[in-house]
Amino acid sequence: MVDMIKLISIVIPIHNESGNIIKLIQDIKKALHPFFENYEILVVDDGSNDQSSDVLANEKKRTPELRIFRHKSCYGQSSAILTGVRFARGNIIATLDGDGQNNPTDIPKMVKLLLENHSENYQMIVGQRKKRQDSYLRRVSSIIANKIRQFILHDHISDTGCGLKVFYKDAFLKLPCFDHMHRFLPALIQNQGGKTLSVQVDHRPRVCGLSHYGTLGRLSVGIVDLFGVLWLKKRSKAIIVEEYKGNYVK
Ligand SMILES: Nc1nc2c(ncn2[C@@H]2O[C@H](COP(=O)(O)OP(=O)(O)O)[C@@H](O)[C@H]2O)c(=O)[nH]1
Ligand SMILES: [Mg+2]
Repeated sequence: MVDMIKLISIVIPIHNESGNIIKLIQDIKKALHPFFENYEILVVDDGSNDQSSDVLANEKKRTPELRIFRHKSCYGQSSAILTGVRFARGNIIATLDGDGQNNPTDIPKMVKLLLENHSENYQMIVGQRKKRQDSYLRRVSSIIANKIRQFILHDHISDTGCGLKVFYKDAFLKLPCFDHMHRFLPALIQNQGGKTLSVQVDHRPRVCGLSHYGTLGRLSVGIVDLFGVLWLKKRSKAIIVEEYKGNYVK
């Protein structure tokens, strides 16, 4: 596996995660070191107003693999992921949440799965949180939202909200971009003809700070987006082109 990958890029969108991000970077280094010779960690600070910038600048001194990007203002989680993917130098990207809830030890097996299924046009491996370490209300609302989304979009993915995903950079950059698109990535990949695979992953409790999203806010934005993505699905065509290599008959 290691021979086939020149560089893997880890993309982490953060907003006010000064209490979590350093431990996560250390966890990533420990988890990736035995498997990948070359990796980079791109942290996109989306206009945080806590100490995130300072702790990251300090961390850079002992972690040369770290690349730090900062948005001038808070543009949202999807924009931060997009910035990270655009600046990534590797063609294989792994994203995870900056609060440490995703466990980076899941990344190597997801990369392996993506590569093994490359010839079948699998473009994204999606984490499915095995034992969610969130409140009861969050878990129940997430189950309902996932069921409604699957019913409408038929994306066959039971947990699109998991921040842990592994995919090809070029496949991601072909997707339509919009705020909150990160919750619909499997359906968007499928719209362009790519396949997605779900794999169970670990989930850990948030150690510092609080979730950025309220249940009602997430639901109301999600419903509007759901119909937007349905429209995109109806208007998308997976175009397969073959170049004719034989002789033209005159
Ligand atoms: N860049 C950016 N990241 C965000 C924003 N809101 C949340 N995040 C990050 O997205 C990840 C998931 O957010 P979190 O609040 O833990 O959501 P939850 O786990 O779904 O409750 C964390 O890394 C957050 O720092 C935002 O507005 N911008
Ligand atoms: Mg979280």
